[in-house]
Amino acid sequence: MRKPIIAGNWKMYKTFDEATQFLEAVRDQIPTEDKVDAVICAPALYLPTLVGIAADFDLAIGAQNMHYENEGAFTGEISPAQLSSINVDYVILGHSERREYFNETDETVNKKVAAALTAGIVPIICCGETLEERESGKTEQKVSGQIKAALNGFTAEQVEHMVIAYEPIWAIGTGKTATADDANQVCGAIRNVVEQLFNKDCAEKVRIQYGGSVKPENIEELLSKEHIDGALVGGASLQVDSFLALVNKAI
Ligand code: G2H
Repeated sequence: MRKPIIAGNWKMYKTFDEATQFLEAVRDQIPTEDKVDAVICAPALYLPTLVGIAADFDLAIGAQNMHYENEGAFTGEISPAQLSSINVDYVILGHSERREYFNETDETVNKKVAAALTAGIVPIICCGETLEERESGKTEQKVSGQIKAALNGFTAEQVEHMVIAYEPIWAIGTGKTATADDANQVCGAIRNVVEQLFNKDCAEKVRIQYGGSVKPENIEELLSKEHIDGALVGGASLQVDSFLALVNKAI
């Protein structure tokens, strides 16, 4: 019932030429969006060009972060209104790297989710536990707290269109993937939180991705699980062949 969504998170990789060549290379091979939503979240300075290239095929373009104010004296920041003005479709919010290195908090994530909705941009809201939290049995407590904070103040009708990405921090870029069953269990717990906060219909509609060392070899098992509706993919989204394999295996 939920359409799969595969989002590449390019992080701080690729030159301008590499980025545009990637889009030209996938142009004729991306499946239509009635089967799967394919997204590339690129470095901000390439976004206008990539939105232009992707305008005539079914690849959506996303940002990796934004400020929550639409304008102001915030040197170096990019606003929701600015992203909206160049037709960016998605924005990753609260990625663990932003939380760890750039002081992103549950409070700023919540403000950014609100700003994304106002700007008409779909938020991909990230959550996940550290290895220490997992080993001390606090995974669901941590993730539930992050999701409750991020979704505070919204309606079921708003939340059902959002995307949530569960990314265990210990699995990011390490080659270690959570087992599909473990990932499904946490994604199911997130869906329960959404049901408690809003309602069953909303919980059944909201899409939950898994992220953390997803690659063509493990995506099918992950997506076969009840509560995993897609993937947020770093390393394996950087090569044309593996990104296309991920998108095609999601159908
Ligand atoms: C997690 C993920 C992308 P990778 O950060 O969001 O990266 O797939 O390289 O683990």
